[in-house]
Amino acid sequence: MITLYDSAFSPFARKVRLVLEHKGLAFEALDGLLKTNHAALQAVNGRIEVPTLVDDGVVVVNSSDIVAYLDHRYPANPVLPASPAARVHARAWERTADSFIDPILINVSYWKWAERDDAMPAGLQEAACADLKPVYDALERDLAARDFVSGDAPSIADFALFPHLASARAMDAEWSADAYPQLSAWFRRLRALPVCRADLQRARDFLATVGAQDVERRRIFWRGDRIEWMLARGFHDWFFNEIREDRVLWPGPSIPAPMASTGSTP
Ligand SMILES: N[C@@H](CCC(=O)N[C@@H](CS)C(=O)NCC(=O)O)C(=O)O
Repeated sequence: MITLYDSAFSPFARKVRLVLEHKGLAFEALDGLLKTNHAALQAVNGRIEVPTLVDDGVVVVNSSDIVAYLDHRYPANPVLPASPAARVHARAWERTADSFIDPILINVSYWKWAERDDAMPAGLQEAACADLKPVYDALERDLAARDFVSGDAPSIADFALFPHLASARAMDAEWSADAYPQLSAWFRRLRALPVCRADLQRARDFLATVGAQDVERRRIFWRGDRIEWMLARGFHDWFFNEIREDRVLWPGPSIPAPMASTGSTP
């Protein structure tokens, strides 16, 4: 049995769930970011981060490791392309989604859903839009050549990018349909896939009720790439003040689980 510690709000968890559903795998999902589920999540992932996947005793943390595990363990409907060049390209886009697009869009999202009484620091929104432009340019370039980002079928590149780009409009950082026709057509193509439609519906349902959910909204969980982007764009004073004001949650220690005795044969 596969258990996914999930959150309809986390782009990383959404990526993994898209892959599970694309592969047609049965799984149970548990919202790991509900405060009532923190202890269960912590027992399998000391960082207390979603996504975390447990498959017949095998614990896998970190979304790109989970995706690689799933493609190896359940090879039907692969998301990592077979051709070496396409696989490198897809993994590169997954990394860009995880480590560059995520920090930009998540860092501007705090003024939309978190409990805050300050205004967004001056210049943050402009920095976000400026940094997304080369991303949109590169996607427009790649999508001029093919229907999906790294080939003729959806791959991990598409599933990693989709949850982020689906939130760009709500973050006032969307691409213009006139300037980016290929990107817009790709987005429509993805949005038409049943797995992506279901993902959007879950995200919408969650956001509609976020105020009533048992999730932390005052203290913000900060880690590597999101801090890097904030500091690199000059918002260190704002960030250090967040630490001083005790509005920061840090990840817990990241120690691997013992090797499972099950799950050794595919
Ligand atoms: N590198 C990790 C990042 C996962 C991550 O940042 N998860 C966030 C949600 S998007 C989280 O679990 N935060 C804990 C919290 O908000 O309490 C991955 O790829 O899985």
